[in-house]
Amino acid sequence: ARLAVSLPGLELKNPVMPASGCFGFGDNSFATKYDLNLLGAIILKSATLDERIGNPAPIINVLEDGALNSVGLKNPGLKVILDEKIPTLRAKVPTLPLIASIAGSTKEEYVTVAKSLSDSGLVNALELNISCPNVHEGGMLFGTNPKVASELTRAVKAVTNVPVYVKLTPNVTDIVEVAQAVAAAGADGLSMINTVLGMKIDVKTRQPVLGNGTGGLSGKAIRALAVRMIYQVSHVVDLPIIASGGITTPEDVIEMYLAGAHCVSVGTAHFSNPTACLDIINELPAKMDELGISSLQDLIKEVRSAH
Ligand code: RRO
Repeated sequence: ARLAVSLPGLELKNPVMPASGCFGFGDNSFATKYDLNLLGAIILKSATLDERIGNPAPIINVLEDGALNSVGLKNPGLKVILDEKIPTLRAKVPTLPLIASIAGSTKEEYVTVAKSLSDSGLVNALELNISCPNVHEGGMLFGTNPKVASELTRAVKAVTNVPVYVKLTPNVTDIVEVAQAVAAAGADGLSMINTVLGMKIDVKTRQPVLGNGTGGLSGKAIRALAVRMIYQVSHVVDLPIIASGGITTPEDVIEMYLAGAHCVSVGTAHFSNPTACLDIINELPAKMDELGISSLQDLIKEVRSAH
């Protein structure tokens, strides 16, 4: 009970879930390593209306302190996701909260994908991804302009019956302004942060290491940025936050709670430890004891009321 937290649409037995993209639809090499039912929840790879083949290879480069990806929203498209991917996963995890991530290149595409996933009854919440840094149309362009972010959130909220968590991009000068705009448009929660637009160049070939040139920087390298943004947003926006950005240890989880988070998602840590989520879940109670924390739900209340 001490690890349990409750958020709109999500009753979590523990606060740790794989970040979007990281476990595919519960069917990739990270996901098949253990019993998914032990997780707090799963956030699925972002879905678009039509299949997308993604960006040219290579699409991943693992760094000393993080990773760069330019996956490019590769996914099999709404129909396959709704008819095959989610039902197959749902059969394996009958009671686990599932959060479907949605993306698109137009407002109409987002609305169509959001409505279908909400109507399916197969997922507990949506993550509205307005922060993919790796596509030329749409992606984080929806998340860098507060007015555009707000209109999209309002349109998606109008056609859905499950809570909507808006995934914010750190590639802005004022993330508080975007968070306030989507809160005013009816967002039920926030998910933050997506990856930071970055790049690596091989000094021998003199070429970028990723096929797309640029990519999204994730992992330990961006944790301090995530902590700062979550701290600033949680002080002025009264919405639950799914924290992400370099979380690797139980101590990192507690730090996110102290910044204002309600639960956490873990991505890049899986490259060095394929069972990262499970190890964090198993080790979290001892770290809580050490720090004198008896319940995460109480910690949320304490931190948020002090804000
Ligand atoms: O697929 C991707 O390239 C991708 C997405 Br949709 C995203 O939201 N964040 C990211 O780092 N990569």
